[in-house]
Amino acid sequence: MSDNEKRPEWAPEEGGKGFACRVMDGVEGGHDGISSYSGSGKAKRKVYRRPQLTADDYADGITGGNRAILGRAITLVESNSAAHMEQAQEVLKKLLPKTGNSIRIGITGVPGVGKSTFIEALGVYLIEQGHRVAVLAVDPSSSITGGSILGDKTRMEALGRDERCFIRPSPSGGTLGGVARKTRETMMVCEAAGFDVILVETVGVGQSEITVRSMVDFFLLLMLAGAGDELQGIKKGIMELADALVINKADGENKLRAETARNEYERAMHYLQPSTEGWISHAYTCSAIENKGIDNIWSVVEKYRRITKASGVFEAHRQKQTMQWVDSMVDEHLRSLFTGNPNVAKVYGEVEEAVSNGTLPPTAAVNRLIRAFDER
Ligand SMILES: Nc1nc2c(ncn2[C@@H]2O[C@H](COP(=O)(O)OP(=O)(O)O)[C@@H](O)[C@H]2O)c(=O)[nH]1
Ligand SMILES: [Mg+2]
Repeated sequence: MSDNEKRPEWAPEEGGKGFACRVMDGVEGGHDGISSYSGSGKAKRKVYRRPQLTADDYADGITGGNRAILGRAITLVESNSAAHMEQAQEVLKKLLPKTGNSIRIGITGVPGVGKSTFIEALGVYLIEQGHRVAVLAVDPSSSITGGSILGDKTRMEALGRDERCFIRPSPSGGTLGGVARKTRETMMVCEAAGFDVILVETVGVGQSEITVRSMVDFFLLLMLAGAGDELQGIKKGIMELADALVINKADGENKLRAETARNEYERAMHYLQPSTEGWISHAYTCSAIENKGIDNIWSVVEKYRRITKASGVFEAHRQKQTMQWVDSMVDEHLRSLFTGNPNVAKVYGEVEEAVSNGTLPPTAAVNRLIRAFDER
């Protein structure tokens, strides 16, 4: 398969290999504006190139409700090529005044707990209430197939076809930091396009919860009744991040157990640090598959928004998140300068050996590496 076949059709010849186009697999439903691109790489058809868009074209298209341009803008944001990153920043700068008018909700829980089903139920409910909903995912483990969010296509399909909804799978590959940056910027693009509820699904394993917590206003932890806490991989730390804890699958024979679990968690939560200042997190039950309790959970989110907006916590929280994001990008940038520095590379092996041998203390090792980094 040639590189060309893997590139978006609008990619310029000189664009290099940096295009994040592998994510397009599985989203050929036409809602992302790249409908003609199969992504399988098997087709030998001629690549049709769309005319390039200027930053103004992007900004106008997005705010004007053009879904094809919205999809292309997100592909631009997800690109790793320097030229595209630069244009993406130009577009985001233009969009900035139109961003932020949404409630951002993170949804986590172990695989199988029902995150996608819950998002679909909530998404449909919100659309019926007159909202416009964007569904995004953060899944750094997702590879060429495009991640977990569209794992069950038939279920998400109804939602994905609706004009009032926009679904985007996780940008694939790369570091969690890279995936998070792309998702945050995609969130901004979606807000500028008029989506007022952003739902972000996380895989519920590893560090991704903490990352998603740092980009949303409200964090919801889905759980199951009956499964032990260890089994669910839920640490106290994750419970402390949650603004609501929801026991899903409260249906059929499981209903009573779900209610018992809710009471237990409700008690346990008394001993936890509150996730958000001025808000006490509670436990709830729902059945995503039977659409039960979804409206109640939305009313909790609304109440949260009301209280935190009135107290100023909502805005303060966002500002803090944005500056933390800036700082973490600075950290990443400095780190890559460090690891890419040839003087550091020259001494790194030696230093590593000396540290493992126990002949060089760690602090002295750091000094040596930093000295090498500072050399001109
Ligand atoms: N009984 C029941 N099953 C559910 C419910 N929500 C999800 N499921 C099922 O649980 C499985 C995993 O759901 P999914 O949404 O893919 O979970 P995810 O991995 O957390 O995104 C699927 O077979 C769903 O049909 C629910 O409320 N009740
Ligand atoms: Mg899922």
